[in-house]
Amino acid sequence: MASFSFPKDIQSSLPLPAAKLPDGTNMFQWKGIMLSPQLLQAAITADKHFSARSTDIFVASYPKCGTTWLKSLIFSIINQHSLNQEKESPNPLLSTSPHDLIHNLELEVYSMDPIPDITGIPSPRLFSTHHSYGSLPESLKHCGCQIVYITRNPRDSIVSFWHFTKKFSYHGLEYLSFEETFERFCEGALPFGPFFEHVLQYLKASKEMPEKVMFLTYEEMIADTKGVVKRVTAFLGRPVEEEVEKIVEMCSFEKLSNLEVNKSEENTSKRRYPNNVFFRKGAVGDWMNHFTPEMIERLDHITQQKLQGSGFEFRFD
Ligand code: PAP
Repeated sequence: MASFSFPKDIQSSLPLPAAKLPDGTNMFQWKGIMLSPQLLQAAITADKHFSARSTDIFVASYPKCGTTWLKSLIFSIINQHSLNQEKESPNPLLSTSPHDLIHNLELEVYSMDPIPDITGIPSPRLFSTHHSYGSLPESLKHCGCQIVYITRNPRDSIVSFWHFTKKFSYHGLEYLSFEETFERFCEGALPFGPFFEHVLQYLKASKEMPEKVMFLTYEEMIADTKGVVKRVTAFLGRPVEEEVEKIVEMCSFEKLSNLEVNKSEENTSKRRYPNNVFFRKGAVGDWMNHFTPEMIERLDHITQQKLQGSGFEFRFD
């Protein structure tokens, strides 16, 4: 079991352990989501110290629902004018992992440096988070910044997560069989779970504050990338007709996954993951190669129960 000691100033605010990672490390339920000790420390610190700006833009997601793709798209949309001058300054996406262009608040910004100085970053600052809406740092909820949330059908999300865990070691998750990962997903016992509450919180926030929270699905992005990008540019107040096609092409799975930087097994940032773990199939429906009929039935039952009355349903193909 990896040992972790919380700094003294947050020891009094720790919740009780709610589950265990496969190596025996405690997981904590904090503001409704499951966090490892490192993530909990980062969450509490960000909650206390992160000062959001009204111009900040957040990419929010449950892990493995399309974060990398959405990061590249939003980075491109925000920097579209500078990307025009390709000859003088090549597009940063050609040589930089999307995760190094938009940093994750809890996995990077607040976990590497307990109280980072991020005041010098020019606006609009771009960040990402895997937190549910209810567990976001308080200042982020009240400052008028914008959040683009992406979700994905739970079957493909589990499959993608399971393959991801096979590529590096993280608290023993790499040893879990697909069936064990499925169980943990259903129980909400994976980091940032439970999945359905995550989805429902952002869905609700997007209905109540459509100018602040945008709700997208991986499946609609696959079906009509151009249409979704146009909606995102309108939401962010950065409409551009003629650039949309270029952005879609630059951020496509084919383009990004074939770049040397994204094929690299190196870890170019302070993250613990190599760059290439974020690209696998990039398609809808790989669950068909992993799920048994019993698993489909069980997850469908949970899905129906959880989404009942929400007006939202997932697409699986
Ligand atoms: P994260 O939440 O850990 O950052 P995330 O990017 O959400 O990961 O998930 C990776 C998934 O997005 C992979 O799906 P798969 O395992 O089913 O293949 C990955 O292939 C897919 N992906 C990454 N980039 C793109 C892209 N440009 N277009 C479509 N899918 C992509």
